[in-house]
Amino acid sequence: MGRRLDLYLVEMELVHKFETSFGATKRRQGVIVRIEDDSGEVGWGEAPADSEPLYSYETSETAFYIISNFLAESALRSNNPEEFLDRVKLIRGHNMAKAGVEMALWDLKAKREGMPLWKLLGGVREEIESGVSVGIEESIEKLLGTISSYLEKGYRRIKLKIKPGWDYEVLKSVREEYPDILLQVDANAAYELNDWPLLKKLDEFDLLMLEQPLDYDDIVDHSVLARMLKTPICLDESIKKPEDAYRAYRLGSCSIINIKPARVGGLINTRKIHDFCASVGMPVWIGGLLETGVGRGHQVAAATLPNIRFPNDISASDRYYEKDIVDPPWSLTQEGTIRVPNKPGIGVEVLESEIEKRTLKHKVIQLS
Ligand code: OSB
Ligand code: MG
Repeated sequence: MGRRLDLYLVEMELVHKFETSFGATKRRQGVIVRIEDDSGEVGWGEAPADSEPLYSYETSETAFYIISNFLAESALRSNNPEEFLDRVKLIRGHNMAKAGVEMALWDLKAKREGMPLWKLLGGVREEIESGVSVGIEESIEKLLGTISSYLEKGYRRIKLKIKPGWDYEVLKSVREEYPDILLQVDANAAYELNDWPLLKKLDEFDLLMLEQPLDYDDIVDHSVLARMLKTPICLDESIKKPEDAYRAYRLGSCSIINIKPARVGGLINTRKIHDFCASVGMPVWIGGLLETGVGRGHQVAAATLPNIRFPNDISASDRYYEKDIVDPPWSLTQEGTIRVPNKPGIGVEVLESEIEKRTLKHKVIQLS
């Protein structure tokens, strides 16, 4: 049983501006969740909702509000993540808020049992493959420079953000320079089905996948598009819960899913979607939302599951932040992998003093 829940609304400065089809950010917000139990054991989670409702309707402020008012008490009354999820099952949506709390309970449970989180989840590998997500830049020349520096660091695949006007010509130049790299693209819902001739032309670039080309909750038009393209469609935004994965599979809307533990409400749902996809032969991988080292610990654990078949959007701490809030920071091996820690829980120490420096708002919740 929990004794105290702390919420920190933090703002972290990114090393580079990150631009997608829905806008550019240099500072990222999120909510860090700390849960302490009666014995003084502590678990950490993260709701990586940004300051504006652009990727999804959630924001750092809504996550803070929903956790404070509707989730914290249930968390403090729950002995494990499963019990928590059952207690809050009537609350609609707000998956990132739920995930932040659920993950803290997972970390706590793993620490109580003296187990690394990845083992508790049923992971099967001690090293995970890392790719890197590269934002839209001012020019193709700048983009080529950025790609080259990430490849030098060892990242195993490059994901490029695209939008109308930053697509075909950009990819043509990148493919000319790098004919053999693992390359994929992510449109963050920037196109319509009517744009299919342009999307069809991307088939010539031998892309690993095309991520979320159409509307953020669509699975119908994606099922039409998927039949027109050779490039596999991967869904991100459209898959918010296990039922969505089932529906997208039945409709043929995608052949790959990017599972973001935060987007689907935490690690229980991550595993459900993972297991369903494994049962129907659909590969998955773990995506991200520019998490701090805390959320990254949960992503790393999720990426050890058996049906993770592509490199993940789980990059080293220094790709995102000059100074991360965990020790050691997440780092890349020369082979472009991240070693999975074998300490209990997420396996890294959380630096409370670094969190405090970045905190805009702090709240403590205890049972009365
Ligand atoms: O669509 O995958 C996305 C970042 C913010 C919002 C949406 C997305 C992303 C990324 C970065 O692509 C993934 C990461 O490295 O965390
Ligand atoms: Mg995406």
